[in-house]
Amino acid sequence: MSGYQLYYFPIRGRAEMARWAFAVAKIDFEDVRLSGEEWAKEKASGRAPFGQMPFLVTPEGKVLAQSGAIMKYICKKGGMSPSDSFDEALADMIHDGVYDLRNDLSKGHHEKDETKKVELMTKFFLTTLPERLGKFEAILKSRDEGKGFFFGDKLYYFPGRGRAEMARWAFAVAKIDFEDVRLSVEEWAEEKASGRSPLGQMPFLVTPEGKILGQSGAIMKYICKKGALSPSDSFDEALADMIHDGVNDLRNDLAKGHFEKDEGKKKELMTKFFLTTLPERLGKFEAILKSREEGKSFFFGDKLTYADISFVAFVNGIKVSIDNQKAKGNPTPDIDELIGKYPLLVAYINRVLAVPEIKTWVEKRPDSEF
Ligand SMILES: N[C@@H](CCC(=O)N[C@@H](CS)C(=O)NCC(=O)O)C(=O)O
Repeated sequence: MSGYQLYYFPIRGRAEMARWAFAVAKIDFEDVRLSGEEWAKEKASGRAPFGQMPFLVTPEGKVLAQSGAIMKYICKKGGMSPSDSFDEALADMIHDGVYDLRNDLSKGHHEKDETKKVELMTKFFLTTLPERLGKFEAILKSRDEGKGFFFGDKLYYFPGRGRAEMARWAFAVAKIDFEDVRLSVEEWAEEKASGRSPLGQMPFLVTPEGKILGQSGAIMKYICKKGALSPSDSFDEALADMIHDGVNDLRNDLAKGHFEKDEGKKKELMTKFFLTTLPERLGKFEAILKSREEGKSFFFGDKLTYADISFVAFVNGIKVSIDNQKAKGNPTPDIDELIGKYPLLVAYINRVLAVPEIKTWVEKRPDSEF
């Protein structure tokens, strides 16, 4: 028992959305349902801030009223609030729109004069509600064609490209809206402590249904499957995995150098990576590409797959990081010269970067160090 107590009458009414939020957030709560007499006593105690229900008592004894404020508070705890400030306002707009409808309905519901009640209810059900449902449908349609919820998947990572970038490319190509949540080191420490990330790492994905997925490759492949960006033949799928895992080995080698604290060792690791490991491996990737229709298209013919997204997002990421270092006047390897030795790869990388959705994403994505 978490110690939350939600007070309301023994009905759904204005408390139901808070109960749904507790359920989705998987937070235990006591669903206190007061009779009219019990409420009269409770109200007289002065505990409810506006003398109304619902009200919430937190485990620390703090008291909160207003059904919307209570629901949003629980949703924030459960990671069910948009993090972008415009999206948050848009979610408020939808909630407030519902609130208007609820008030209209309750006006009719509480009307004592029977003739007036029929008039109000008729107006609500035959005019106000159908009109407003049309508006809600139009808003939903404007959000990813109404295929999901009002807000889509949330991808959590640091404010950089790193291991999350391939998932962002996958979302772009699959034309799936997503929220690109970028946490500072301090925000991540708090998030990590919450235990929500399955392996205590980023990136992690929260789906609109509240399901959570870790591991950058698993996330990217999940999105690619939704967007028909996975090979359908089982050998080809294993081959795409081979390419992606090969890229991951390179990424891990680079990260080893990147995170090395000892400057001498760091230099040694980075030199080995850029002068030996990367060129050797690029040659291998070029040979694989050449074996696939002479490297004239993507790894799997005309079909762009996660093998292409994984490889090109990584190479592009190194290039941008090196360009950033160069702009600061730091000594850097010449990545163009390095990749330039593999003309088939150069043409292929440019082909992938020219895919309209990838081009648009790369142009509009936030600048970042890594
Ligand atoms: N194999 C994992 C590796 C994830 C990983 O190493 N994430 C790092 C950032 S790139 C992280 O979460 N570091 C912070 C931490 O572990 O607290 C993947 O590909 O997702």
